[in-house]
Amino acid sequence: MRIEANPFAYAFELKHTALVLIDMQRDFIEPGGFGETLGNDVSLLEAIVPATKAALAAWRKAGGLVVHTREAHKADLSDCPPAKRHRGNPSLRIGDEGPMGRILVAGEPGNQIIDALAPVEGEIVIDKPGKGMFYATGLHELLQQRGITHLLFGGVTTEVCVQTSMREANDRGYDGLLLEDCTESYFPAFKAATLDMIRAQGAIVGWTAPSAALLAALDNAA
Ligand code: C5J
Repeated sequence: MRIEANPFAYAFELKHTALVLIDMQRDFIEPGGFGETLGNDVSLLEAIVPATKAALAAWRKAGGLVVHTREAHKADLSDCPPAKRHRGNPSLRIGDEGPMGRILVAGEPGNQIIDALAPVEGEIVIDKPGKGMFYATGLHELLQQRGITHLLFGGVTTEVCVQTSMREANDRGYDGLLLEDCTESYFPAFKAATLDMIRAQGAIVGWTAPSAALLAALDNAA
């Protein structure tokens, strides 16, 4: 299969490719969650849900592997470095009681993936203590066992967990493509810069494409 992408076409085989949705969790996306307590306009992030839902539905219909991640720490915070918890001067820190339960703690209501994109049986769900999806998760081994060489990315936020995960993937030998309308940042300029950085210098980190290009590739193959 082939996606019309930037800076040039992206070729992949369905059986060797996974769709990865990064941190589409309630606390980052829903009004009244942690993201909003930090002063962010979460409506920017909510706006990508319809396109992401459509891409996920098409990918599931084609039979592709799906990976969901959550930025999540253990309840005892043993996997949260003090530097991460104490950085800055937020009104709420990781592990504190927030509007949707303890902030970035696994199992709490705010840590769940939003209903519109909820994982289904057979999909991989990774709780990651870092920004990148490979740090302390075992995901690389899981993907290798399944013969995955190509990764399609969506999720939030573009310049933090999505970009970190794509760069980690690039260093591990995966060909990655970011779905442009399935990712968002609280800072639109950061999203634009990230898309440019990824595809610069002949796809130095990977490719980008609108989700319509993925849907067209799947339609053509069907
Ligand atoms: C952040 C993320 N922004 N998922 N997390 O802290 O990008």
